[in-house]
Amino acid sequence: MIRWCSYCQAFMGEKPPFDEPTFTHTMCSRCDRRLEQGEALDASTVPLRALMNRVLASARAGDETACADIVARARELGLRPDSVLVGLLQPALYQAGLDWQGGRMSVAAEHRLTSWCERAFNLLVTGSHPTPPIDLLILQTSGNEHTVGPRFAAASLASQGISVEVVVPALPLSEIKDLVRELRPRVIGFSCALPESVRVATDLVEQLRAEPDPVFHCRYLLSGFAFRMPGADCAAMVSPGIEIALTLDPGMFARPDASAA
Ligand code: B12
Ligand SMILES: [Zn+2]
Repeated sequence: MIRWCSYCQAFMGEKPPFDEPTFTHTMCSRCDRRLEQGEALDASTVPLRALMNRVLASARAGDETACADIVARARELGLRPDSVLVGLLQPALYQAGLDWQGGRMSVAAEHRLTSWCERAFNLLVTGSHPTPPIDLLILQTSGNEHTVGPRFAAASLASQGISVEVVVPALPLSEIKDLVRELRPRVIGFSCALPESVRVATDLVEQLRAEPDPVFHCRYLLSGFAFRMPGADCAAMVSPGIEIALTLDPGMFARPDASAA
């Protein structure tokens, strides 16, 4: 469930149930103060609501010609990339999953919507490669073709100051090892869209942790839709010492030296 401020329409993160593509409206502290001071806020919500509706309608129709204009409008309205990605595109994708599962959306229509979201993503986010050592390296597990989630996660965390590199699709183990030696991540995160991905990721972590080089003795974390699926209980498949992240909290990746400074 996605939390938006009902007044300024700022994206305020997610709350359980995480698999539901619904919106809940609350109030951010800034609007709370503005309201206490008697400011009329309703008018400020109109353009953002219109944009939200446009994103959902255009993505459903797969009208990629509208992407550039929509992204420009989001920038004009001061929306951060993570608000658009996690607050608008992610619920559209989750809804597509439910519609496909319920037989209300064809595979072709789902592909169109995904492609629309990828186009919007590429316009919204400029890929950057941080210098090592990095905070987080996000990797994909083999057998999992869901590349959008890890890319969204990386872009969202990067826009909140985390130095993150994402590599999709899956890499062979020897290349993962080379990449870890090169980037020296503090945390290695595997994106798991399907329950099977959790087993694959857990096996990979075991192999990486067994390496003698201290660069592999970092934190390991699993995340992705597999952990959000009702009833799948994927957390039970994870070995001790491997972390699980349900939401994109940048606090999880805060540098130990940052608080000391
Ligand atoms: C698009 C899509 C596809 C596309 C993927 C295209 C692509 N390039 O990514 C394609 C067509 C390939 C596909 C295939 C399949 N799919 Co699919 N797919 C989806 C769909 C509709 C959207 C996925 C998506 O992009 N979501 C939006 C992203 C942003 O959300 P997210 O992945 O959860 O990521 C967020 C967080 O989880 C987190 N996160 C993710 N990774 C990481 C990593 C780290 C380190 C961190 C910190 C955070 C993090 O941050 C992200 C941003 O908030 C989902 C529905 C859904 N609910 O997601 C189904 C869904 C995941 N697919 C499903 C299925 C069943 C399949 C297929 C098996 C279908 C089939 N029979 O062919 C195949 C499997 C292919 C494979 N081997 O992987 C099911 C899985 C259910 C299950 N029980 O396993 C879902 C849930 C649909 C449904 N409701 O049934 N799929
Ligand atoms: Zn607000």
